[in-house]
Amino acid sequence: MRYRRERYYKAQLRQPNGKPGELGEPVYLNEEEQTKADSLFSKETFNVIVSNKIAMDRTLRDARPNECKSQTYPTKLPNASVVIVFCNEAPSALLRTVHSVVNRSPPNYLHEVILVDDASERPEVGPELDEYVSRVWPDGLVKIIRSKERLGLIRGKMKGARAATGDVLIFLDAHCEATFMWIEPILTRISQDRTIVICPMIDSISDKTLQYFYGGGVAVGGFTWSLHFTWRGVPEREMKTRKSSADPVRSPTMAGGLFAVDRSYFFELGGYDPGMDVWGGENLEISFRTWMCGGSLEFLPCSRVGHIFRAAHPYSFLQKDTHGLNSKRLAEVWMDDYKRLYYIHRSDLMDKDAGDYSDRVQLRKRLNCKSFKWYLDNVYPEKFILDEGVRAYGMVQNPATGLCLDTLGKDEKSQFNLGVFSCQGGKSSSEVFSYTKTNELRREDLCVDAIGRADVSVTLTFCHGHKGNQEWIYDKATKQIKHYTLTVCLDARDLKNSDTVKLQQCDDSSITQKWTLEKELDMN
Ligand code: UD2
Ligand code: MN
Repeated sequence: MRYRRERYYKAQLRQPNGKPGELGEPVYLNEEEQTKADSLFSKETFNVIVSNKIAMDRTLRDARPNECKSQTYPTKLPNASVVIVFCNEAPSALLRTVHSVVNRSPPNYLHEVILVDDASERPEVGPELDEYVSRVWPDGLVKIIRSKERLGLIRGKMKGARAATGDVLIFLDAHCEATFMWIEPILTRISQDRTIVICPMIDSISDKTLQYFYGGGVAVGGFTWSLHFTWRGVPEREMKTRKSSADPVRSPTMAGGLFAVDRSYFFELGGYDPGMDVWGGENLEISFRTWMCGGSLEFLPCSRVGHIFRAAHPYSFLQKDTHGLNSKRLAEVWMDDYKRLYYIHRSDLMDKDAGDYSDRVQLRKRLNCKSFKWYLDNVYPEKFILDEGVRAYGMVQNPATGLCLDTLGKDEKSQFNLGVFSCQGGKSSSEVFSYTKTNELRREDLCVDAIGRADVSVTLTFCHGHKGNQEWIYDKATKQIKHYTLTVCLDARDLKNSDTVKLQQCDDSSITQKWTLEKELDMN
């Protein structure tokens, strides 16, 4: 322990040394190196050459908002087992994660770090990793568990959790960097109430330069009815209950990778669903379950951990739509009637076998969990329910061309042009829209929006709820969709698959301006 304590204090004192990437600065490569990095990008899914240049124990700035800097924490806190699963991760990113955890956690709070190797196929994380770990952490603080068989990240995390013996479990992805004072707020909050599942705020580290982006604010988690995680601003009702921006924020969901939970509470709550494969869905499952079964979920603005967000994955999905099937399991077990909304997006999965989940149904009974409606009403009251209180929902179809309004699979985190695509007969999630009683054409939190003149693009933009450029009038007689303030109409004239939908002068004889709404509920 003395040895660890010395390391910890040395790490706190380490000054930036002018080498690449210190203090979280971006690293730029020369042409030759960059060409190599580009050629490795598809395998590694981030810039591994940059990562290899940066010290394993690089310095970072204090990433906390100012309000956090005056916070004090008890001197006696529970200790933590940090669990990191990995499959084919670049060793430099994996080890930087471990170094950041060891160097930035007071030794008496860090019980152990458990690395779970999920059947990685690359030799550098084999015996070489064992050798590195036993050389750098000879006291056994960092342990490696290997699975020969591919577990997927969900069963992988379970394997690590079962091996852990600390008071608190903290899960991290294998490409993170923990920052100054990251662990104290987590352990403090859990020591106050063991039923709170805690997430540090996740800061972004660039996948190209490994720059650490400081100053990321506070957000909370949401989800879409296709059961993907989304980030949202902190709702007003939550803002009102907080005195300082250092206070915890309750969140309906978590992103999944970085969270802490009292170890015995994690197992009482049912761990993870072992029937979930590879990647996806477990984050919403544990979020819904925690809230519905008596716990809660909080994000801590004062605990900051960086994560490399990557556009792809360095491992195979074993030719399965694991996100789809895992989400089907969670919808069937936790969402009651609201599972219909998942199947509106994924009708292809209705008859697909997602395995036996009767144990999870039993778990829900045993824990006496509340309904999904309770969760929506109490935890996520602003959630838009795409088929409730709306005029119509489903495909928005132009029969003359066979084209439908379509998101074209764009990332729904920000504004993008609204497209058209041949109608998929309810088989494509990207064609599901709702027409609301306040005259919005909606896609969950995004609204069809048009500003200015007839020739401008029609976009999907965050709904503002103030009508204006987001108000559309469906004319039942002519079947036109009119922009209320601009008095122009949605038009499919001359469009082909993947084009952006147009606005044209309204002409009620034009067949490319006639749209049908798939499921009309109440058009008055
Ligand atoms: C996010 C989460 C991730 C998980 C996932 C949904 C964050 C920052 N990350 O995806 O933790 O909740 O959503 O399932 O919130 N891995 C394995 N075996 C596998 C697949 C992955 O060990 O079969 C490891 C992988 O090496 C990594 C971790 O699991 O360390 C998470 O995988 P990711 O980084 O590809 O997931 P991410 O960040 O896209
Ligand atoms: Mn990740």
